[in-house]
Amino acid sequence: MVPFAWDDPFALDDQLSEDERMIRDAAHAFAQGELQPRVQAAFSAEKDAPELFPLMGQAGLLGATIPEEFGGAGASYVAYGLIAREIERVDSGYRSMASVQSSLVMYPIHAYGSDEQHRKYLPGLASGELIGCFGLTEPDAGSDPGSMKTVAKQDGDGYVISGSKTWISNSPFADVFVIWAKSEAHGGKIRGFVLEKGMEGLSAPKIEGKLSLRASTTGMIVMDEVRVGADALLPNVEGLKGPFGCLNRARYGISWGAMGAAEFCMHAARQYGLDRHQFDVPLASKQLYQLKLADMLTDIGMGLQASLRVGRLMDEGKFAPEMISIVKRNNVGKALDIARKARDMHGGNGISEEYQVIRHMVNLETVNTYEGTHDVHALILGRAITGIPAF
Ligand code: TGC
Ligand code: FAD
Repeated sequence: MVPFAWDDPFALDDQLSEDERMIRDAAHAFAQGELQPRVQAAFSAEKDAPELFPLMGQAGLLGATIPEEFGGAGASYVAYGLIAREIERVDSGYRSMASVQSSLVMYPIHAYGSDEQHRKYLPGLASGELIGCFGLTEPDAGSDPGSMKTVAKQDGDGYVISGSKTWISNSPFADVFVIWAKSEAHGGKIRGFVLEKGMEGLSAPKIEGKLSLRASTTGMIVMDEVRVGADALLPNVEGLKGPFGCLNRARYGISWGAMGAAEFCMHAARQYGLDRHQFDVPLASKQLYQLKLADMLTDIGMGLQASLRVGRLMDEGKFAPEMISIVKRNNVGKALDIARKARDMHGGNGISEEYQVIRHMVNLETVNTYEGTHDVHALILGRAITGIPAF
């Protein structure tokens, strides 16, 4: 028998390699040293923070799974998940900035791009000198991206792209835009294109007034006949499996990240219950309080174990997207429940920015919605269970 560790119930630490522990510790030090001191002011002011990308790049947190020859760390998917957990322990918005860059911009350029695109974009994205965004969602195509209206028309050797994307993380300050459009030259199939800031007809206005994920900048992408050369096309993928291949990676990272936010909330509620006295005793001495902590610990322990399993299978090339739907849906849903409970357990203080649990709570509302809503992932699983698509 071994002593039980309430903050690591299934000894996750023992299941990591030495390299993974080092990456986790570096991400933790960065998140606590650089991100935590900024987050309250940034969230409060809904402040753009492009300056964080080079800092994340220097800390080795961008493109962890991309090979070292392109500036990545050549690390495991488990290491990538551990980075997301440490960043989201501070704020889901900061994790969003990093996971878009790594999974939704660097991954498609690496997996679907030409040698020239690899050389042109990956090192700058890994160092954070370039900032990327991923345009799939449109005003009339959210859960159903197959109904997108953005179109690429043939123009000599190149293309003219028109359409608009909305709710796009990082877009207002992005240098590199990975865009998905129906290409007339490819029989109307969905193809990926890499656009660059400053192209004529391309703009990215900010969406102001979010009450969730305020430390992350979100915007639109408006494309009014943007002319690009043939070299803007991502040559090696066509159809929805292109964007979904990227989403598999990002959704998996989110499953770890949400557990980081949940751990923050649980640890805060535990400490608050030990410190705060009512009826002459600590709140933590009450059965109702302990029941909530026990439920939180159970959900976090099981969620992390499941993400670790999916990560190991990804590293072995043996995963199915439905596994990712299970952990994205479960872990984000549980994290949202945990954040709401932790908010309640802090009483009136729970609504104050100082205690931070309400910031995690409102952030997790976004995380529950993006990258496939909670219900869309239920339908993906329902289709796998019954064979009947119910979208
Ligand atoms: P469906 O018929 O199911 O599939 C079309 C084609 O795609 C393939 N495919 C996948 N390939 C790889 N991985 C997956 N997970 C895949 N899922 C599907 C499929 O095999 C097929 O290929 P082919 O070769 O036969 O053409 O497509 P559908 O139109 O019926 O889709 C249904 C549904 C609901 C599953 C899908 O549309 C969906 O997942 N909707 C949710 C949309 C979504 O997740 N959007 C995310 C936007 S990006 C974002 O939110 C970033 S936030 C980031 C941040 O800030 O952190
Ligand atoms: P809808 O699809 O209209 O869904 C509305 C409601 O209907 C949801 O509850 C949903 O579950 C439900 N619903 C939908 N279809 C069905 C169905 N068939 N059956 C039952 N219920 C259904 N997108 C990008 O491309 N890139 C980004 O970087 C990005 N970043 C984002 C950042 C933020 C802060 C936010 C909020 C969103 C971001 N998104 C991004 C968009 C995100 O992926 C979409 O919001 C999400 O996919 C849901 O689409 P929607 O908002 O159009 O909702």
